[in-house]
Amino acid sequence: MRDGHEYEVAWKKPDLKPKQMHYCPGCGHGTLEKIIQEVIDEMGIQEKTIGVAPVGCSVFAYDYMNVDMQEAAHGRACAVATGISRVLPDHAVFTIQGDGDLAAIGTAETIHACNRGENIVIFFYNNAIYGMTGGQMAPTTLPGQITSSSPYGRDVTKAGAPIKIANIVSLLDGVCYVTRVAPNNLANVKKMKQAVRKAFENSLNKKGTSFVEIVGNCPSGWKLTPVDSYKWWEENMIPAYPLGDIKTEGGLK
Ligand SMILES: Cc1ncc(C[n+]2csc(CCOP(=O)(O)OP(=O)(O)O)c2C)c(N)n1
Ligand code: SF4
Repeated sequence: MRDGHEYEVAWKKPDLKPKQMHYCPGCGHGTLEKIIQEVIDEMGIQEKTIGVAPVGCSVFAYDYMNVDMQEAAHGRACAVATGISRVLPDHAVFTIQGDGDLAAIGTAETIHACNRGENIVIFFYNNAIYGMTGGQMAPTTLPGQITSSSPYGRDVTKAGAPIKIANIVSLLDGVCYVTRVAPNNLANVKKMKQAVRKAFENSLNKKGTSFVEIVGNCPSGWKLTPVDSYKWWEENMIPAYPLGDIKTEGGLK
């Protein structure tokens, strides 16, 4: 019972690189990457999968995931994924992006890639905050939520209401699949895994853009312990961003 080796008897670990992850204790980013890698392993698509890492806490995804990866400038992951997917159309191309990356500086790239129906998978980690840079307000920050740049709470009369980007992209014809998942408990991690698999299957079947929103947490940016962050996640984040499928059929014909 040392070093986690006991788990290998019952459960084959995903083929992540042998590196210690930098994510803060309790953060859902690591769970997401483990699950993506598990699905890639199970589908046997390691050689035909290419990821695009963003600017944000998942910037080092290429250090953990055992697939080819390309780094993109802040907000440009969908544009970079577009180029890769068009040059290598038989590959499954995915991005991992936080809300600051995808729904602030990268909004235009995201909307237009989805509208063009690029054959890519977008994993959108929404923790309602800029995690990496110290917990500033993001477009997805909840009304009244205190952040390092909104110390009195988000005032929607000045900052607008949270942008529900998954609902917006679901209206675009090029998008074939939009769903919200959360790795906050075992049952939901299983649902997240099903969504990750469906998104990769869509990509291999050239159905268009799949958009998987991961309603996540950020214990450090929220200034909560990992345990308290789970409570806040369940009581505030998930009601604001309800889990489940938003669109299951679509794509340009
Ligand atoms: C053009 C540009 N502007 C700003 C930054 C600084 N920056 C790096 S990460 C980040 C926020 C990332 O937040 P998010 O995308 O929500 O990801 P998280 O860290 O929460 O996963 C910012 C503003 C940058 N690297 N490049
Ligand atoms: S800062 Fe937040 S999002 Fe980034 S690794 Fe830490 S807990 Fe996760």
